This record gives sequence, C-alpha cells and structure tokens, in this order.
Amino acid sequence: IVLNQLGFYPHASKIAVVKGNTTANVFYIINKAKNDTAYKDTLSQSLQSHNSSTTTRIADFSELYKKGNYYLYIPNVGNSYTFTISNNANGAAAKAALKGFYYIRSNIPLEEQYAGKWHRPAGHPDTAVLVHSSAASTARPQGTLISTPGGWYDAGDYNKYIVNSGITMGTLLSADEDFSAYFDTLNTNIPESRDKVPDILNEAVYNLRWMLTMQDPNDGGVYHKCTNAAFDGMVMPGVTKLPRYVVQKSTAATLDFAAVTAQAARIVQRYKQQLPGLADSCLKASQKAWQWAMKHPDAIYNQDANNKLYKPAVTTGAYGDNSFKDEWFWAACELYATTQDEQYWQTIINTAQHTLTLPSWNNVYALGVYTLVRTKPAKHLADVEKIGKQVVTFANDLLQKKDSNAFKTVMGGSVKDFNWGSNSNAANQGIALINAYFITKDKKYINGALSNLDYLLGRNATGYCFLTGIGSHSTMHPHHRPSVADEVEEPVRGLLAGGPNPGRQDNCSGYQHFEPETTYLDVDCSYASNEIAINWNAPLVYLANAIEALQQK
Ligand code: 9MR
Repeated sequence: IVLNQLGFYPHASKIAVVKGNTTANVFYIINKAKNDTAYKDTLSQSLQSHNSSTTTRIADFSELYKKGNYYLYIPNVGNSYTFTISNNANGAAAKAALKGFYYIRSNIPLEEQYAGKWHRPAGHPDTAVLVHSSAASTARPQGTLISTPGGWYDAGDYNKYIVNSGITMGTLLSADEDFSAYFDTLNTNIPESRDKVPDILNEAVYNLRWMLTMQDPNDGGVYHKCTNAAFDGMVMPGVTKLPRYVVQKSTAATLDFAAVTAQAARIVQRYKQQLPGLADSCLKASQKAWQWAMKHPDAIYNQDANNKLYKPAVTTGAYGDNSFKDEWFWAACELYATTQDEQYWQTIINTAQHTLTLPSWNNVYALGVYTLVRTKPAKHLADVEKIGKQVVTFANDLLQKKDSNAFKTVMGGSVKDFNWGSNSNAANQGIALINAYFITKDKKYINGALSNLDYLLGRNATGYCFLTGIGSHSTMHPHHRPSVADEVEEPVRGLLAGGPNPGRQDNCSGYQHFEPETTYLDVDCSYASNEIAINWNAPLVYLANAIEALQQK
C-alpha cells in the first residue's frame, strides 16, 4: 500500500494505492486513537500502469474529513503506514526541503544548534581559487587567484555550478515572490533566523553572494563553475585540499546570472536595512552580465572540446547548454520586471516560444513566463495574457493524463517524465499547475499539484518517500558525500533524491527493477537515481510550501 507518508488535508483529495493483484474489495481507514473504523469503502477496479508492468487498485477516502491519525487496513493485504489528516499535513516536508539547503552550505561550519547530529566543520573555503587556462584573460591571466567563497554545493559532489544555481535560485526567489506572506513567518532555524528577512531569502542570499563573486568585474562575464579538476572521493567536505578553479565564462551562465540577480534585486529591495546595498549591486551586476552576453552570444561551455585545448582537464559536471534562446527570454523577463526598460521587452518578444515546456537546468523558458504572469507588466497586458495561456494549455494537458494514471498522479503522464532527476519533473509540473491556478483561480490545478507532492512523498511505484528524513520509508542512502562519510546513520535531512531513471548511467550493480517508474536504487553508488541536487530540492521547496500556503487559506 503506497501513499503520501505524511498525510492529507481535511478538504483535499485522499488517495492510497494498492500495488499488485488483490482479491480484496473493501478497505478500512482505522482511527489510531480509537482503534476503530472511521471510514470504509471499496477499492477501484484494477488499473494497468503505462510506465511499468505494475497494476494497481485505488483506495479513495477523500470524504473522510475528520482530523486525526489513521492507517489503512485491507484484509489479506495488511496495514499502511500511519498518516495524519491535518491542516498542515505536508508542513514537515515543506520546511525540511528548505532547511536542506542549509546543510549543503559550503564554507561555514554547521553548528550543532542548527544542524543537530549533522553538525560539521566548514567545507571548501574557496578564498584562493585559480583562474583556469580556459578562463584566462588579460585582466586575469591563467593562475590568477580569486576569492569566490560561499554558495551551496551543487549536489552529492563538492562543486558549485552557475547554470544549475540559475534555475535553483529562480525557483526559490519565485516561491518567496508568490507566497511572501507565508514565507514571512516560516522559520527554519538557521543562523540568520533571528533577523527580519524571511529564511527562504536568507538561504537564497547565501548563494547569491557567492554568485556575485563569479562575475569578472573587468568585463561582466560569469565563470561557468567553481570546481575541482575531478570529483572528490566520498569524504567529508573540506577534507581534500586539491586546487579549485573557475573555468571559462559562458553565455548560459552569464544569462542565468543576469536573470537571478535582476530578480533578486527586485525582491531584496524590501530589506534595504538588513541587506544594505545588495539590491543595487545585484541590478548593476545583472546589467553588466547582459552587456557581456550581447557581446558574447555564442560562448558555449563544451567541456570535451575544452579538455583538448586546456589543462588541467576538468571532468566534473558539465552543465553544457548550447541553446540560449530560453536564457535570453528569462533574463529579459527578469530585467524587464525589475526595470521596466523597454529594450528588454523587445528580446522577450523575439525569444518567446509558442508553447510552454517543463523547466530544467538547460531550459528556463518557463521561469520567464511565470515572472510575466506574476508581475503583469501594465504596458503589455495583451501579450502577457497570450503567454499566460500557454501555462493553462500546458496544465490542462497534464491534468488530462491524471485520471488514466495507475497512481492517480500527474507525474507519469508521459514515460519521458522518467529521466535523470525525474523527481524534479514531478515538482516542476506541480509549479506549472500552481501557476495555472494563479491565472484561472480554478482549484483543480491545486489538486493536480498535490497529486505530485503525494507522488514524491510516497504514492509512487517504488513506495519510497524520496525526501530524506521524512515519512516512514524514505531514501536512506543518497549519493551525497556527507551522508556517506559522516558516520551518522541517517542521511542528512531534507534532501530530495533524483528518482526513477531507466538510464542507469551510473552502472551501479544492484538494480532490481528496470522499468521507467521503478528503476530506482536506494544505494549511494546510484548517482543516476539517488543523488541529491539543488535544482531538484528547489522545486520541491516551491511545491510543498505552496500547497501548505494554499491549503491554509
Ligand atoms: O542533473 C544533471 C542531468 O540532467 C544530466 O543528465 C547529468 C549528466 O550530465 O548531470 C546531472 O547533473 C549532475 C552534475 O553534472 C554534477 N553534479 C551532480 C548533478 C546531479 O547528478
């Protein structure tokens, strides 16, 4: 029996899924405190999954409204995990996913009062980082030392990549922009929690300050990443002292940077007193980055080609993107929303797509669309309405596939949903649905988004809750160096595993399931299904907190 292992809201849909064939017909929801049946109904007919050979039957108990602790019981099948029906059913996941970012901060010690059993010394200081030969310029020749401290580690590895920070920061900043009243009171117990800035922004600003150091002040271009030449072993951060490099400035990194800093400038100006000068610095940096990209529109980061030309070879994550139309669009949207300067509007029109596409680290078109929908620029309402329709069309298409899905989730509507980092697709689909709700005010989109949160927290073909530290049966062995090396049994809390990925690029032995929705292995060698990454956690932060904020209304 698989279900959201945390629980359900009193007035939202409540679904559990029984996998496999059972002859049972009736299911019971048992109230734990009273040890008594609170609800009883029949299971649906058997459904065949489109993404594996799994068959399912559905237990729908949406009409049980009463708050409490329950479990589901099916004669001859057994009991489900205990779950709650409450107004903040997903609150623990929402908060944990945001706190997850604190645990992957690179250059500060994680103190026990904030980090609990995962306290540890600071990792890479990055105060003396070499300019790699691929990044050499007259102003900063190869071997120049620069300081680029702070920021989050990208994932299970210890490098810091601007492109992936782009979508991550855009998603977190958008969460605050869309749900600012909610985030104003969300406290994640981080060192900055006592200040007047919401913790989601405190967390984002930690990475923003690092991003700012990745811009070459001489020309405005932004280094693609700050990295070791090769991945570190499975050791604690800061243990290895190998040289760190900033590599080639790239168009994708520079435009992502321009988008993030423009959006940040708009948002942090609310906190002029607490963050003096930051909004101004961000906007200047953004404009300077935009100028650089205008002059260097084809600076592709091609790691393999670079390795033929430059030394030392760099073999860490590439995040090589060679199509920049969506980055131009997103950067222009953020710069326009912040400055209302019409020169950016022209780029928006020139680079707009006809249909929405699900965002990923190399496709940030949707982030620009969401910003237009959110900020509704007065001068261009007709265009914005047209672009907004793309969101609704996309969301309708997602919803349509939910009913025939064997898990009654939006996730899995297409088998293509299952690739490297598939769990971020589930979360990003949820964000698209919530944006459709903003436009239409139709709650069916919130229910669709909730089905994907349920997916991530347990209602899926693997039966895992993919967020560490949450639920009764969650990821225990993520490909995450500190979780492997720290001698604490539980993995660091609040990190989202990548999720089912039939590609199995890690060649890790031990996979027992090979179908799209079941190829998931909770073993640390499985970096293709069980790594963690900032661009996967961020949409979960958005989705889980948005659902919490919207249910509380
Ligand atoms: O998330 C990235 C995925 O889309 C790519 O297919 C994959 C291979 O290039 O890389 C993933 O990103 C990894 C990055 O390169 C290095 N840090 C860990 C990231 C998550 O696995």
